[in-house]
Amino acid sequence: MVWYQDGSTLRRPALNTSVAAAAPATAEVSALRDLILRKLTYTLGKAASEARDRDWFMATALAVRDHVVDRFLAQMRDRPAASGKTVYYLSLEFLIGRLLRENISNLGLTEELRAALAELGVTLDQARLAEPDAALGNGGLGRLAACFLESMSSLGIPAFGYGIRYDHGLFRQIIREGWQQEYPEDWLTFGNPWEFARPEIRHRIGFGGEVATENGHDGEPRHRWHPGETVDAVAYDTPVVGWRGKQVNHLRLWRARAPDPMRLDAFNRGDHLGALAEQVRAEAISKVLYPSDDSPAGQELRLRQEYFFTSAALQDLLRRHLRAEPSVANLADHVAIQLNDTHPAIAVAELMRLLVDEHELPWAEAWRITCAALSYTNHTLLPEALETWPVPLMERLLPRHMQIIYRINAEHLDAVRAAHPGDDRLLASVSLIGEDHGRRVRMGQLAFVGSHKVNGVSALHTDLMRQTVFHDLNGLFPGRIVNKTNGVSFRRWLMQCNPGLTALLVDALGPRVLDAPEALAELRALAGDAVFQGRFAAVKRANKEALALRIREQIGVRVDPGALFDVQIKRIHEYKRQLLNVLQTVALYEAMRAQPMRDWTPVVKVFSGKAAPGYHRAKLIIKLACDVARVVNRDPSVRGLLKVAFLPNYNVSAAEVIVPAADLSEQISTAGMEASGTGNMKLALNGALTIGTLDGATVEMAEHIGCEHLFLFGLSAAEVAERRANGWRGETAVAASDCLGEVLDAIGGGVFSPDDHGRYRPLVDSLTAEDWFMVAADFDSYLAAQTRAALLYRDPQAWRREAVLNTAGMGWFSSDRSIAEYAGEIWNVPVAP
Ligand code: 26V
Repeated sequence: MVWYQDGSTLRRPALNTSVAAAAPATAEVSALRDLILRKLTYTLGKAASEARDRDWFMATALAVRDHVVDRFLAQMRDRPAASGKTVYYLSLEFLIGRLLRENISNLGLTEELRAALAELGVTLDQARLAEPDAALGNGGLGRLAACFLESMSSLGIPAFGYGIRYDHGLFRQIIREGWQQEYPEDWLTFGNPWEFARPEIRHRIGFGGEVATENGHDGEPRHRWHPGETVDAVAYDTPVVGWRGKQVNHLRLWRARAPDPMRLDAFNRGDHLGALAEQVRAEAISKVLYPSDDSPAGQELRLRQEYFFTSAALQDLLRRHLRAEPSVANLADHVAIQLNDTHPAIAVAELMRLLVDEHELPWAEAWRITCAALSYTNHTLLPEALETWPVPLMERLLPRHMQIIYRINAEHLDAVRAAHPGDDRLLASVSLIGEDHGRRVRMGQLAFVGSHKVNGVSALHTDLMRQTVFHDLNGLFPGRIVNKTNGVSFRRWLMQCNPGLTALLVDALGPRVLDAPEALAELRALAGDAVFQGRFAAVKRANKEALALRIREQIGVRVDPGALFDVQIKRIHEYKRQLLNVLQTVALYEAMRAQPMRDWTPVVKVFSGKAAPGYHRAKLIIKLACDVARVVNRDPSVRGLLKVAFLPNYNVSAAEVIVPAADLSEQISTAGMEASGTGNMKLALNGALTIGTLDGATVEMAEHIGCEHLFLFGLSAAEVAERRANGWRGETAVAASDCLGEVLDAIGGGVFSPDDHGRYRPLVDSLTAEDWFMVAADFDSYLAAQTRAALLYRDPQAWRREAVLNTAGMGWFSSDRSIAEYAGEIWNVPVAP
């Protein structure tokens, strides 16, 4: 065996390519084996004896891709049946992760492939783990888009996902001495075997320049945009395989290319860099995903990204429409365009431009089509996250769109004036142009008025949308706001990531459970059954052992798989309150140290998540978690009682290992601030108990599971709002608490940062002052909930019963249910029963 620097190995003699291998090979296994070998040899140009894991992955993926091509092409070729409607899901993010396991599982090829690879001397895991994790997204919003695409394929809904093919996805996180460092991510270095490059499918995208006005033949003025700069959007298509291979949809990602590869005259003059400048500027658009949970990202480039992929998507779908239909007049009968957040909200103006300027439709008809075709999903109410663009930037970059937005706004405000004369407050509130911080285009308002439906992502979030950010627009357009509670793909987040639990469920409930998640409810009858509980617990134990191994390999910390695995995995953000979890960890540590002989429940605290690179406070919270971990893990007085692990570089693949192994799921955001959450669903589905606030979709989880089966605590959204309005200060909570003061003194006084005593002062001070995120306010209540959890864990039967009941209550949270609701109430697309 030859070892390479990257840890992969070169296998020389272990090959067994003969058909007379140990296990009798079915025809399908042999065919797969031969196909993989052909791909390896003739596409990758590698001899089997030289192949590394990565080569086996590539060859396997290419072989699997062959299995879906026919259905993939059929989607392109054939008009959708029944309604004749196709869904277009526009999203700046698709957090797809690895695809091999998903594709073979959905095609029903897993065992055949395992056998085929075995005949080649390779394990499925070797090939699977060599696949890079495609991280073209930041977090929940991007992962939701990936689950939704898979569900649309699974439900047989013809759909395209449109986004950007970033050269570099979300940064790689390295933790150095507790501090997060960011490194570029490189998922494309060795090629992407799933995608088909389509150099012939390209659209021209304009920026800047001028707008000329001519008189049209009907006497109406006609506007023609002459961009000062153009960039080509080139298509790359990835097949999206549905469950049981039902439908194979397209994820079409756009790459930015300069129309001319370089300025040859400049190059020949010797100006080598100058010759390439335009190319670099154009291609920067698809270079890197913004870690956008951050403060306003690289403004202009971000706006260029948004317009680039939105325009490419709309041009593409119009072209497809016109291949089958005589005109654009019936566009809305054939397309439903979903805007994933405001990132593609410029679609409102771009579709109007295409219909009016390019296809010469009258304005009013174009507006009717635009509103009928578009719908918009809101994913956050945080004011700092609501997109607005400075008018001068828009005028410079997208002059024609700015004119169109002005006209939409003028007509919109005229209608408001007519209905509510003299109400200037209302006009200012619903205008598409905000005047608060200079004149800015409000993308949420634009998306709202240009859509026929606007949805929130959980019942609570949708209610808050109606009460706060979109209160006035909701009054003007009653019924436009609807709720579509998020869901997760049970294929990826149960069947693929937890084969042990899946096998148990099939055994207990029958194979029906694989297609009908509502069947999970039947588990309730088994929740008290000691034999079933034992099997459920054995699966969890095996998953915990796998996670324990990973923790040891990744950060060198040994943990006991018998301890309570208490897990918080998500982006690091103050509103998600990892800090609250760390404070409780310190409180527990102090208590254990004070009375080491008490009958403690052994706990392993697992944290994982990335902070936006410019979000200093979030990075400081990571540092604190790591500092606490260092002190706790070294302290012999809590050995066997408490361990803390911060696992670096959280991504989809990491989640697939952590989620099945969790006992306790931390969903502890400040009430009213987490729009939905989807990690909450993945963890509960896999039998973790939730400790959480009544926030986002956790509220609905409590309704479906039964609130007595979650550890709920803390202020409600209404109480948070009330405290903030009444000038709440955290010192009130400190004074009332038995231990919060001590915890804050320890952290603020440098117990965990002996090298820099003042490091955490700013964190602690914010908790005793305004305490915006209600960390101090909720601390005691959280501590009590943690104590309830720890006590319950000491009664294995009781805990297991609760765990089973949690899984049993989660059937409704399948993304198939979410998508069926979008199809019925927003897109008007039939779903096959
Ligand atoms: C963006 C920003 C940007 C500026 C700084 C603060 C900040 C905070 C949050 C965000 C996230 C915006 C959109 C988003 O990712 N929302 C997430 O969407 C998920 C899918 O619907 C949902 O489950 C999460 O609760 C929600 O945070």
